[in-house]
Amino acid sequence: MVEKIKKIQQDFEKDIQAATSPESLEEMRIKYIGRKSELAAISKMFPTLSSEEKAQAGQILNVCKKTIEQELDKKKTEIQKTSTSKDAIDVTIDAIKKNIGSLHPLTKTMDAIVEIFMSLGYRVAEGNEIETEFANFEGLNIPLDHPARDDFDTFYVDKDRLLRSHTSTVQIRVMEKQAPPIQMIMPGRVYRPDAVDATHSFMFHQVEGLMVNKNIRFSDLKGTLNIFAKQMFGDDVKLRFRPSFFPFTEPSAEIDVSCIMCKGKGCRVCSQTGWLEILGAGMVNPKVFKNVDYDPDKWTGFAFGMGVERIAMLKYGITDIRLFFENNKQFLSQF
Ligand code: 2U9
Repeated sequence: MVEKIKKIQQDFEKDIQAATSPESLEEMRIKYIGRKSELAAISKMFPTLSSEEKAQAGQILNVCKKTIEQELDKKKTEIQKTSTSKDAIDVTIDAIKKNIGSLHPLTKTMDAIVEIFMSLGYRVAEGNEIETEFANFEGLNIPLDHPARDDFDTFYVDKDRLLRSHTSTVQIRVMEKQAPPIQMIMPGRVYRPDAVDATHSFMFHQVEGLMVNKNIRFSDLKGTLNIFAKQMFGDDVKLRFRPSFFPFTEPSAEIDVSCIMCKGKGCRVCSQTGWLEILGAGMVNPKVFKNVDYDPDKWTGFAFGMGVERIAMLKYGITDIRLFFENNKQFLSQF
């Protein structure tokens, strides 16, 4: 019997060398120490043995079983470490880091602008990027022969349709549909046939605003934009209104904020002027009100517009507008 057990162990030692998969190890476990194994059959014969034989064979049997169990376990660990089978899992490998994205700096800037105006009671309106000549030009008092038409020139989709060159088209659409009072902002993408350089792009983003009611005055515009600038750039900024011209507003102004880099002392960013231009604005031209059937004797209003790229460049110190559109992960991951 002892010889038999030793033979089983020898066979096992040979077999286990050849085992290469968890499946073949399981087969071996069944074959050598399973319920129907030779060792199990030997155990069953024990009651027929003398007590001397029992003691001798019993010890060898136990050692043999234990050795087989241990070697199966050892081999199993080895196989798991080196296995290339598809269900092998290496629990020691680093977890795969998920690439969690972040909002685009333009989206963040646009959201921040919209948030400020919403806190002042403005609603958001959006429109189409493909528009009519009336909504983009004539409605806004920019007739075909007007010299300012060039400033708002755009791409044509066909004879009658174009890509909007400002989101003012949305104001026209809102006013055509809805009577005053109006208090709305219009964020969105616009297009202009500008040559691309560090500060120009053929596509960019605007947020425009419109307030129409009875007795709206220029001082309302000043107060509103003051609150906006302080919330956007900090409580210590000052605003400067310079007279300007837009066909859709009268009077019109371009608005500067005291330089957020040097606090107005003069630096490279503000070209030593102490001021940064951030907005255009004015009182809605009565001709625009007539174009949408509002009575200019009854209603007055102000409007403003800003380029989101410009605001984002100032806020984050970005010097090239092209960075916003190149999908450069190294740039984008900073925000
Ligand atoms: C209506 C009436 C008036 C919107 C206005 C500006 C002045 C302006 C520029 C800022 C930088 C465009 O992105 S930019 O190049 N915008 O200066 N926009 S007033 O005035 C309106 C709009 C709609 C019906």
